[in-house]
Formats: sequence, C-alpha cells, structure tokens
Amino acid sequence: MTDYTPTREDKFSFGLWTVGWEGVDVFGSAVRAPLAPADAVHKLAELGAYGVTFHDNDVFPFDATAAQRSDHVAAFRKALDETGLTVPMATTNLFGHPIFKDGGFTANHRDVRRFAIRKVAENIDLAVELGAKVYVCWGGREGAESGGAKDVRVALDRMKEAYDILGQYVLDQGYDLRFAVEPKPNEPRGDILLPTIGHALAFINELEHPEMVGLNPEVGHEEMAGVNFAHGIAQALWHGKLFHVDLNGQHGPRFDQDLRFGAGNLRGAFWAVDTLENGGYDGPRHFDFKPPRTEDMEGVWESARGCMRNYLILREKSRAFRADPQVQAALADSRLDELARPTLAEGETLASLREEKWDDARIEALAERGMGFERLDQLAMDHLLGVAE
Ligand SMILES: [Mn+2]
Repeated sequence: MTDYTPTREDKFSFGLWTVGWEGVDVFGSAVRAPLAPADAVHKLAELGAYGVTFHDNDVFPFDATAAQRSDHVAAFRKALDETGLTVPMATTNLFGHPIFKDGGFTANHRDVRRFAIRKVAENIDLAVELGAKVYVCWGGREGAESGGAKDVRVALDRMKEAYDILGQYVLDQGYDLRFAVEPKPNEPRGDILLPTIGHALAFINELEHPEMVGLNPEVGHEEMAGVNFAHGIAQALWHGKLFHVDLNGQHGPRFDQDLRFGAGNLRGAFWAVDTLENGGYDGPRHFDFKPPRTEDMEGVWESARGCMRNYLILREKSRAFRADPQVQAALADSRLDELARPTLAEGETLASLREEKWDDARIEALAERGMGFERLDQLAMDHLLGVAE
C-alpha cells in the first residue's frame, strides 16, 4: 500500500484550462477569479505533476499584441524554469472566438480556414520552443447543427488539407512533433466531425503523412458516444496511434461533464488504467477535467489532487489484480491464453483447417462450456472495492 503521493515519474500533466477554468457555463457566469498560468504551474508542480499543457489563448489573449504575447510567454516560461515542469503537449484554441462559430479547419468560409491554419502554425512554433512533442487538435467547432449546413465529404477534404499543410510545415521546420486528433461526438456543435476514435483512425489513413498523426482520446468524449473507452484506447494502441490521452470522468451519454478522473464511471476508469499500464503506453497521463463550479480554489486543487490520487489507487488495484493467483487461474479458465494463440498453427492453411474432423459431440462440448467471465469480473470487482482475499 502506498500513500498515493504522485511523483514526476508518474508523468501526470494538466491543461492550464482545467484548474484555470473560471466556471463559465451555458447557464452561468464565472464563479472563480482568473488564475495566472505561472501560478497554475507553481501549484501543479507542488502537487506532484510533471507537466502542463496549454492552448495558445490560455497563455495570452486572442487579441494580444506581439509585445503582450511575448510578456505572457516569458512569465509562463519563467514559471516552467523555476519549477522544472515540462510542456509535453500543446494545442490551439479554434473554438472560443466568434470567428470560429462554424469551425476552423472546416469552416465554410475560406478566409476563416486560412486564419485558423495560420493560428495553429504560429502556436506550433511556440509549442516546439517550449519542448512539446505532441500537438493536439480538438475540432470542437468542426461540425453542424443541421443536415444541409455542412457537406461532410467536402469538409473532410478541407480537414485533410489542413493536416497535410501543417504536417508538411512540421517536416520542413525539422520539428520533433506529432499530431493527435481528439475525437468528440457533440458539444459545442450538434454533431462534430471525427466523432469517435474509430472515425479518427480511418481519417488518419487518408493523410499525406499518416505516421505523424495519432490520437488523443478522452474518457468522457468516448463515453458520451456510449462506447467503451478502454476498448477504444486498446485499439488505438494496437494501431500504434495512442500518442496522448485525456483522462477525466463522465456519467454516460449526456452533456460533457469533465469530472475529475475516477468520478463517474469508476469501473470504466479501472479498465482504462489497466489498459494504459499493461498496453505499452508510455506517454503523459494527462487530465482534462473541469473542477465543478461549486468549488473555490481550495476545491479546485482538491479536485486536481483527486485526479492523480485516483489514478494511483487504480494503478495499484490493477497491479494487484494482475498479480493475484486466483485472477491468473480465472484468466486461464476464461481462455485468455488461447485468445493469444494464432488460430492457424505455424505452416497451416485454410485447407488443413478444413481437413480437421468435427463431430456433434465435439461441437456440443464446446457449446456447453461456460466461459467463466462472471468469476473473472467479480475478482476485478473485489480488487476494485478492496475486498480481494
Ligand atoms: Mn480534451
């Protein structure tokens, strides 16, 4: 049993916009004062995070002059230097300003698209300067509320064009930077393009440089679509495309709750941690959550602490689950070892498979055999609830 105190080796990172969220929502105004990026950096470092991430306009306002921008960046950089916090990822705000009301990369208005691509390129320069290795693209405004408003096939041409232009820019500059698409099904748009992990994976294959583009799946976004987050990131890992991950909490298909990690679907969170820890993911454990607007700053930091604490608790539970001899026996009884064996033996062909003799007794025996999944799942539940023997 550990005391669940995070260390930098745990690779926890937070977006400036998470702890800095003032609580403005669809129905209400700000409940908390603005938080200076430098103050967020210092506090996150104190809490045990190793990294901080940002949208361009988390660091400087949309309408900042060049001199103002440079002052804001200097203050942010000073805090990074003072704390040793890294910037593993950065992203662009292509959703806040009214110019992006119909999207950035896929806005029907061509001038808006040109402005959006330029804004991303400028922030890529800053991201690389600050050491980022992943550049996230969340297209929250890339979508529509009505059928005729967006020609989806043509919009995807424009989306591809944007990624191709920006990918070529990164190559030309010699930057060590990869892109990560963040899927979301809806909100703020009625329907967003690239709504799930699967849609995004298929899109990436159509790009000029698919090797430069992967995914930044978010727990809540996939669960809003009613799909299994752990399965989604497992498939992303299988494709070699899990470049980054956004951890938070969600209660099923409803508005985007952005709860602290571990709140909401706790069993889903357990399997997400189990998949990250055992699936070969080595990147940041990044929290993209919103401390509820009921909280003062004390509550904000409690919420941030809770994200890391819950991850560490679940990591410990996952390790204990995998190490438990009863679980190992149950996994074997559930034939997980057989799933790992290729269906054809070495050198075998479909013809030799078809030569195998089958009779009714053998078919019936296989049909009758239970899979033991309930036993296996209850063992997971016992570990999760802290009553495993
Ligand atoms: Mn996110």
